[in-house]
Amino acid sequence: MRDAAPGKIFLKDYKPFGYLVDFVHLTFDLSPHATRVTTKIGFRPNPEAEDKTFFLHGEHLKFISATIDGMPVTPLITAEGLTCHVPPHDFVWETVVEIDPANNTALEGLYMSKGMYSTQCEAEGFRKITFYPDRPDVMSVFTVRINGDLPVLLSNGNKVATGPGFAEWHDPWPKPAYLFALVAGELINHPGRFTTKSGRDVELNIWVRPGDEDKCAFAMEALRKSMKWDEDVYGREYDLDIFNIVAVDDFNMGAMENKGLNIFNSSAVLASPETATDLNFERIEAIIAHEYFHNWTGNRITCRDWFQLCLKEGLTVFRDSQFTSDMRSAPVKRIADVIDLRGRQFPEDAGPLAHPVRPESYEEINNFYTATVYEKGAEVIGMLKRLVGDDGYARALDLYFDRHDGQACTIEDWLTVFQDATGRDLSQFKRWYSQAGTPRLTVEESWEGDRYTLTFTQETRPTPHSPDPKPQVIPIAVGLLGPNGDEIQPTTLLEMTDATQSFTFDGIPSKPVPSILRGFSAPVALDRKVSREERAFLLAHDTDPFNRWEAGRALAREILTEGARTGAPLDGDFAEGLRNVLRDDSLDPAYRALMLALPGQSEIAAALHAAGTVPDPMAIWTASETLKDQIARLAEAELATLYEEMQVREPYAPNADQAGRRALRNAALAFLNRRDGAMRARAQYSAADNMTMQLAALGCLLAAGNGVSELEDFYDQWQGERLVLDKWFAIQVMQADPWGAVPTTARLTQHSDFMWQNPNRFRAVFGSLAGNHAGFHAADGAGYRLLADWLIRLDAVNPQTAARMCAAFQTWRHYDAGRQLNARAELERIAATPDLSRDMTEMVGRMLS
Ligand code: B3K
Ligand code: ZN
Repeated sequence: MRDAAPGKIFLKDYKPFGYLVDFVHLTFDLSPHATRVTTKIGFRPNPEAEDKTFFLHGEHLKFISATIDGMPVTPLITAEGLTCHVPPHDFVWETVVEIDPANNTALEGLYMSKGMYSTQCEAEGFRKITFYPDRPDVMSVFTVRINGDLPVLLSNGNKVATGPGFAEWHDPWPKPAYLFALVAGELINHPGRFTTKSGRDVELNIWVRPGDEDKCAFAMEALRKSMKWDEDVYGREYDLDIFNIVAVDDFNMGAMENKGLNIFNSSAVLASPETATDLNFERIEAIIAHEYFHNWTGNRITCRDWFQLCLKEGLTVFRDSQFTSDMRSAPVKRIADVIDLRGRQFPEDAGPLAHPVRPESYEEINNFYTATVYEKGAEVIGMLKRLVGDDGYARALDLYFDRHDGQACTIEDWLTVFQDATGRDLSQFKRWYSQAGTPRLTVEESWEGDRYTLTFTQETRPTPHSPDPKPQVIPIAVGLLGPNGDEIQPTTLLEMTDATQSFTFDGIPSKPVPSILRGFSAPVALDRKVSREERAFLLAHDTDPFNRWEAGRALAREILTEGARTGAPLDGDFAEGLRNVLRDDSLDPAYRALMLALPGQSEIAAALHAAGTVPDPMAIWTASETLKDQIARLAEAELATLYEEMQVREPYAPNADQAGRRALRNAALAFLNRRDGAMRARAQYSAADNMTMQLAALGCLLAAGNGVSELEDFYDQWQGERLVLDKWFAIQVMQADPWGAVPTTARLTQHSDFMWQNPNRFRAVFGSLAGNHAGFHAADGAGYRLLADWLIRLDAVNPQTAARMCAAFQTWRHYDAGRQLNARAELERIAATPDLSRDMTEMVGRMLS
């Protein structure tokens, strides 16, 4: 199945649709290969629209019939949709089409997964279900009747009728088609309830396949917490009598916020202590919250067009980060978010896939569900909140919900609300939405008399999207420390607006040590020459938890880049600083675990590239191994003590406190494993009664080249649990050394459990290969070749997931000529594949351009 190709779409070309939709009635007669969809739509000319062309999107639909006010009509049908002559007044349009859910492997539209029907319509999947103006600014009230021989038949809104072989649903809230959902199957529900603050009693259900019902309790609790949090913090209440969540095994992403019927990748719902790690639990809590929060930021207020995607995604990511910070540890969440931003978004901004938070053109919108739109989009909102203050933010959000409820909005609407609520001019701030690239911030300092001055310069690399970037508004949180480590200037927010700008602090008696960009107050790359001593000083004394961590991180990054560049032996500064942190029991274990996490090899490669050096993946790997050995040696005593102290003796609970202790214990284990002949890892593996400890021990064993029998044992124990089997696949590739990564991946693709059409399984294997830096970037190109082989294969059945994984190539130009040649050859081979999808064509084209 290939997609229709309308070419490039531009933000500037936006025009409202010529018709308003008063109602939509859908009837589904379910059948795996021939589901009949009867659609009845009330159209009315849109007085706001000049262009009255009647065009309905529709792809891969078997047309059966169409009528207007009951009279048969013959529309003109193309691969993209249909046009038809229609009356100049309101009319009722009816069509009948047939679709083939069982053969829908792209997992977009209505598809079957293991005997169950499920939908995914965002962004443009509804047009694969029926002919419709499939654009987010067309909102309507939907009534859905499902006829089918399955026990559970679900759609959006409230259930209005049901009987043998049918169910009828009505959603009173007008919505765009991308929020439509239908599920049908043999499902079991895990029920719950929630009473909203105004007293609405809401029925909650998590629907899963039989056998999974014991893995829903955590997600249900997360849902109830999210509902309460949104009432308490944003004053947002749920607005239907029922809220359904369904877990699906074959799903292209994490989850989808369909109105009243969220559909989840089963990996984002199902969890038990034995089968899920602490990180899985935390991710589930965050995704449940994210999708629930979309009910207001996304559903009640939606996007005018897909260029405005960050309006709902950036805001909802920001909201789910706030939620996690409140439920768990705020500094730990902040650090984790920044690690993620630097790991996924900075590379995007630094390479051929760079685009503004609000893109201005696209060929395939699914390619723009990116770290830039989501995570940088959330950072932009964080900056806005910092600039207008908590009260200003709260007033702006109240106004946003009041003014725009029920509308399809733009970034302009969003910023106007902030201007109106706070009186602040945001015209310069708006550049964060239109300019691509990560601003690089350099700093000069001077201290004379008792005046201390910081001078910042910002620079953003030109990209095709933003060839002439202008200065942006950068909120820089700064604190100053005195020579004995006391804070002499508490955190203050500097607002940088010029290309170069100075800020002075008076009454500073001695030369201070500045702590700059506290809390990571803006998504910029801070480029400041800092001595090792000063970093060590901040690592010991900074009162800002983010910057204290950052000092250690920067130190490790410098040591590793230096080691990779020169091959010289590493000095022990970092290990020394770490020992003090590890001994400091006043620090949260989760925080100390993050201190022990070294920058990843791709982060070092990016740092080298930014500094003008061509990264050598093998040298980076060697430096990283050397540093780990050194830490293990120099801090062995502290690590061994922590390993004992952090043992959790209470029954397993996936809360932040226990998870933090386990994280620190496992971080210590990874180092100790280099010294104790895998003695502890082996013991931990056999004693483990939860997946967090079992998997960490297995990882250590594999990293040390041991663990053959444990790997077999793990498979035997978990072969019936598909989500655990994903871990079994992933960990082998992740823990392989640079020589083993490609052969291991190749061997695993031959395994009888390698169900490559399942996105989770494909990602487990190839996402891990892409993440094994030295393995993927093997000098002979074997990593590139293997990934390209499989992307070509996957693209023919599931373009969305293939295109997403293809971003693994985005840094290809950073490497040496030999690697570039190999990578280019693979990208060109993909590009030359007959019938390549629109998704892949666009991605590969951008990477080659
Ligand atoms: N809105 C969906 C993502 C849809 C992706 C379409 N390719 C999930 C989310 O962000 O909550
Ligand atoms: Zn979202």
